[in-house]
Amino acid sequence: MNRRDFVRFASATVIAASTDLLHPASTQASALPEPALTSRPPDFTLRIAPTLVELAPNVVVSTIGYSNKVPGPLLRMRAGQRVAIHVTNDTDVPEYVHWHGLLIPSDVDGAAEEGTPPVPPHGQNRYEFVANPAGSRWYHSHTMAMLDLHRGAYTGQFGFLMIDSAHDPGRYDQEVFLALREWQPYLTQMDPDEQAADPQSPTPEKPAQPDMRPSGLEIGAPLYSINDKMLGAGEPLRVKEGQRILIHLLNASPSQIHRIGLFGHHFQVIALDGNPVPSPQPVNVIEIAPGERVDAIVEMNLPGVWILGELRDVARRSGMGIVVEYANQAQPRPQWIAPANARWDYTIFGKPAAPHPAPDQTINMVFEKVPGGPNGINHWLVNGKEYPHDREFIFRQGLRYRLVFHNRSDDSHPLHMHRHLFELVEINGKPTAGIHKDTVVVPAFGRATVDLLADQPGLTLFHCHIQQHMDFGFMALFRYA
Ligand SMILES: [Cu+2]
Repeated sequence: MNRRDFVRFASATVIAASTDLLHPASTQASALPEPALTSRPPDFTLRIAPTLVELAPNVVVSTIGYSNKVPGPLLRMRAGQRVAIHVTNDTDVPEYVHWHGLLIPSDVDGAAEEGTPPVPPHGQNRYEFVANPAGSRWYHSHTMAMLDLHRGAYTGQFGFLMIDSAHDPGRYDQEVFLALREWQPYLTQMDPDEQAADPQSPTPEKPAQPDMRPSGLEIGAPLYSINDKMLGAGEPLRVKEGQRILIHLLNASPSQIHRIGLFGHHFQVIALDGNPVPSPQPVNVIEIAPGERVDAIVEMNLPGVWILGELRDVARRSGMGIVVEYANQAQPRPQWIAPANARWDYTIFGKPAAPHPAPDQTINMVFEKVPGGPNGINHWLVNGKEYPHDREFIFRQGLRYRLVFHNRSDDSHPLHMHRHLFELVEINGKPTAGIHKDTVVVPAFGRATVDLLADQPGLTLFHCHIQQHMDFGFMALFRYA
């Protein structure tokens, strides 16, 4: 089966034959003056504009999307390819498109804090960069939302960006793209993301005196989907016994960590955040936080009609799932049977405890919650301060840094570093090596240590990938000396 064939299996809104994606310059709105940056025609165009998403029959939400698709069009390119992406903004607010997981300069990375120019309201911008590294990347809005739950990551502005390399990820028969999302966010004190704390989990950063102040409002949502469809509303994922399915899983949620399972099947995890792992392993359940990607191969060896879905009943029943249908199955109702759950542990995919070269410098970062501030919203401190930090975090080009993340709060946080990859050193004291990521979850009251080579001069944003946390202080800017 060739690529054009297997992409048909995924949701039509995510996957388009590559000819759909490559809009020649002649198809662009001719009324718009070409920006002066370069005269080369763009490889891709995106139009930011209001759009409707039919999650299910009679459940249509209004949001802002890219080119009338949610997720936006699949942008597929070769490693090392110079690409130009022309973005028009048909909304009333400035926008930024962030190319998540790419090693590109600050002025095109898509973050105001790094100095990237905006895509102005009713204007346009052109992002041009060399696509690296190979793997599953993505793109999304990087505006602040603050109290406006119709901006930034709360909108439909997200899409898959694949950078292909010459290295084959292994034999597979179908490739599918699955983005996890919630819709119609609201503020609540009932944290819907709460997973039962694992009593076995170490909490090295737990304060001796617990903070008894009541926590503030977090983000809840009544509707869930995979790509643009609620469970049962879209086309099933049609498979045949014996096939190997390559799943590119993305958590495009503004707020929630998700766990996904498919009864009787294993996910052979081959890459985290798009980067191949040293020790691919089969797992029953994938846990994935906002901003993260997991690539996994599933062998289809249990004929039936199944639900691939969120483990939490409330999320799955509210839409987060997709039907997996084997060929020639008479059984009408898809089955959900909860897979045996095991704690998600990045370190099983690494090299066991290979020694890391000593860093040139260690930077400690302590994260704390200020519960229930103005409007009942939690605020977040990095080393005792909300963003911004005046020249506190400095990289020198060519040096190796060890970042130690101390999470002194009762939430897990997916921490994202722009424009760099880091290597996991340890999670809650468990050592590992060879796992390269751009986003790492630091468990509640936990600690994570990563190593990073400062080889990408320019302003570099670091933040929690939960939009509300980022907006209310959980952000820091690294500068090169
Ligand atoms: Cu956070």
